[in-house]
Amino acid sequence: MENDAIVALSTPPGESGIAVVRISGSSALRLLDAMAPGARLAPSRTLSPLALSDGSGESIDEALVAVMRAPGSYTGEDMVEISCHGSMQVVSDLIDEIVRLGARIAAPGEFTKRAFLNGKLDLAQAEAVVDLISAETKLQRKIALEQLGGALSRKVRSLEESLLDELALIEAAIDFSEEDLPVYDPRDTLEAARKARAAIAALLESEIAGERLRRGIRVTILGGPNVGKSSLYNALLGEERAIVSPIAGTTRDILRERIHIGGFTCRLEDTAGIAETSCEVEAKGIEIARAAALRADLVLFVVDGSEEITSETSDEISRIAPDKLLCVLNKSDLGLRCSSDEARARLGARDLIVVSALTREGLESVRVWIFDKTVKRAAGDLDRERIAVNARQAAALREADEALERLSTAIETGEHAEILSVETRCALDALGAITGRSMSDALLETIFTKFCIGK
Ligand SMILES: Nc1nc2c(ncn2[C@@H]2O[C@H](COP(=O)(O)OP(=O)(O)O)[C@@H](O)[C@H]2O)c(=O)[nH]1
Ligand SMILES: [Mg+2]
Repeated sequence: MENDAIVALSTPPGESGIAVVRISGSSALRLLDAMAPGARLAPSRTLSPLALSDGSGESIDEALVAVMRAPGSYTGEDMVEISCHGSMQVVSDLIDEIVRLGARIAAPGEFTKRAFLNGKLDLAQAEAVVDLISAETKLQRKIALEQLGGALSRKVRSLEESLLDELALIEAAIDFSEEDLPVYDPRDTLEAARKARAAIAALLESEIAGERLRRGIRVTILGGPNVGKSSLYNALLGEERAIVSPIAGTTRDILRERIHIGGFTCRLEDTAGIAETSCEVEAKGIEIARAAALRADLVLFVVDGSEEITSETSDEISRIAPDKLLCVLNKSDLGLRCSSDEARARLGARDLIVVSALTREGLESVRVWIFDKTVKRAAGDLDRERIAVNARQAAALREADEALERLSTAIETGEHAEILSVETRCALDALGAITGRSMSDALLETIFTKFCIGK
């Protein structure tokens, strides 16, 4: 039964001032009534202070309860939002009682899924809800909010409308092919397809920016032992996260933390120092470090600038793709053994920045390098377009584009209107998957399992 009542804690579990428990479904108000028999509820969307009790009459909590009646609620169904005291015991007693009365625990994203199924928002907007909840920076918040407001959906719908107009003309041409009415000129469809493809190309441009915005940039710090990798990591984080010590082999596992650069999330990784070793644990750490560098978007290779540069160091550097590599010549405060130009030549590095993790000299240049290298363009695109399609939406756009390409070829080679109709429908179906106009259960599953419970 799709309309059964679901319940979930919508605030994070743990101790807090207030916790919010939500119920949605046609029996939501009946469930509330059973916990507060005879209580008078304030009108929809206002708060009522209610004493809630369980079936035996024992009090659970004094709570503030908001009732939102269908269809004017988030899910489009009757909803009850209980702001109770934020203790895990209150919350679990409350949820237990609501379940005992007939509700079930909501699946991840089920409230939003119901909102979608009830036409309160489309799929692109539902995906923006996930983005908004996970937003860590202002830029992520801004773009998610824009898409929640329907910025992408509106563009997709206008594309759909123009293709639907063409489809109507094509179908009329099929139906009335024996008569001389109406006159259909496939060149108009060709022009519409060209325009649609240009609009799709513009949307697809935002895919890389969008992925970077959601997924973040992975930056691995690599280098020999004791060169100051952990010190650089801490300095970039602005906190003493990794243990720094003069003892080689201090860092063994990978440490991961997030920093924000220009509104993007940057996943910083500190690794074990690369060296010849007979220690099994250290060797494992080095293997993990090299693998991390392979996967990374960028590698900061740290070299101790106060020491002689060895051939082992330049050999190690040569294993890294040059376009994602920055050599960080550290410990400048101790005085450099050779000039940065010499170091660059010896290390075979295109980009090199002199820093001191100790005095923080040069750190800002490292941040700027990371930004320029990865997200500068993306940040510019996002600022202009305010739309960032995700991988799923991009795949649908590509599918639509391929159908439009086939449509164009079919028109140019004088194919029958039936073929034009098939390809136009193909393009429309692909576009429909973005907003959820055309969709499958599998598609819904993949989207809504990304949600947290309670949303
Ligand atoms: N003078 C100076 N010492 C540093 C600097 N960066 C790191 N160190 C020292 O070098 C040693 C090794 O540092 P650590 O960050 O643990 O190196 P890792 O093994 O590469 O992670 C420690 O004693 C640090 O205090 C720096 O910029 N200047
Ligand atoms: Mg270390």
